[in-house]
Amino acid sequence: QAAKVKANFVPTKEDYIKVYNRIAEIMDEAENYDDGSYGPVLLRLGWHASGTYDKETKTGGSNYATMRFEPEALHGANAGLNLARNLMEKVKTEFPWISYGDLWTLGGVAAIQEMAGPHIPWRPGRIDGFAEQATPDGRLPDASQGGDHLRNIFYRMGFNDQEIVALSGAHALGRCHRDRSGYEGPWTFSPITLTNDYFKLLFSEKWAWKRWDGPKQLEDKKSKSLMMLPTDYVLVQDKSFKKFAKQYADSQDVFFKDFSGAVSRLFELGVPTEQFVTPEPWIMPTVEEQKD
Ligand code: CCH
Repeated sequence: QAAKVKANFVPTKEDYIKVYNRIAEIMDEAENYDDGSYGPVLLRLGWHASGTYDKETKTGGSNYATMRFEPEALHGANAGLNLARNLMEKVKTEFPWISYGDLWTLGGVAAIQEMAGPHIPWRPGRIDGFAEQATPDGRLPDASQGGDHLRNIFYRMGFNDQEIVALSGAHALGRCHRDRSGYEGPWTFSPITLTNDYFKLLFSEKWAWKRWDGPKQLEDKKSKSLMMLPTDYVLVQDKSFKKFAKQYADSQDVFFKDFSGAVSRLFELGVPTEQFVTPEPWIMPTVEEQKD
């Protein structure tokens, strides 16, 4: 009910916590979907909205939420994210004062935190932009490629090798869908709980190319129920990446700390500092923490 938004309404942290809680509720209304949570696909929306950033031209990123517009909405990398955008649309009608960029990144924060991950420092300030600000296709990583490609894509956003590996740990969550990316299956046995199992499994399991008519992906030889993308497997092939992957396999605390920092930065890509309503990001309490 847009008419109810007062022109001078200035939302407080409490207002954003209400949005967070509503997202957490909707995430759970997924009895018949995948593994029982919309959390993973919501995190993917926050990431794809942010990962288009180019530090040279200062274009892309989460600021303008340009994935609302075609052709960006139809880019191959964004296949299936219409589901996540539609879920967030419900929240937007209930809290019309929030910008799409803030909503989608807060969705990513809620997904990580409510799926047992670390706190992700976050603050509002993104503004809704226009179709002209949408980014060209090809800015998000292509799973069929190798280490050079990963570096090109993530260095362009301003990340280093350690952050590339930490961010990739998000693949502990969710799964690939044949009808979205062409790939199939989950990376871990607990796809709606964030752990460092993605890294542990990369080292502990024997991985072999899956024999099928789909795109090249790996499967674990033991259970044949888990998968790795070529870009995931690079993290234990490339020497520099492997060092960090090993650290994260050995310690979930170290992974959580670095993941939190990297995701917080990811979600702020492309947002001019002066747009943020607070100089220091907030820690949004989980639904559970709010009960204490
Ligand atoms: Fe990812 N990701 N991702 N990813 N991703 C896919 C699914 C998820 C790549 C490719 C794919 C990150 C990095 C990469 C998630 C979060 C992150 C899929 C399957 C592909 C393909 C899509 C489908 O079929 O539904 C590649 C390549 C990279 C390179 O680094 C980063 C970074 C993040 C977040 C920080 C999540 C979560 C999913 C699961 C989505 C779901 O619907 O379950």
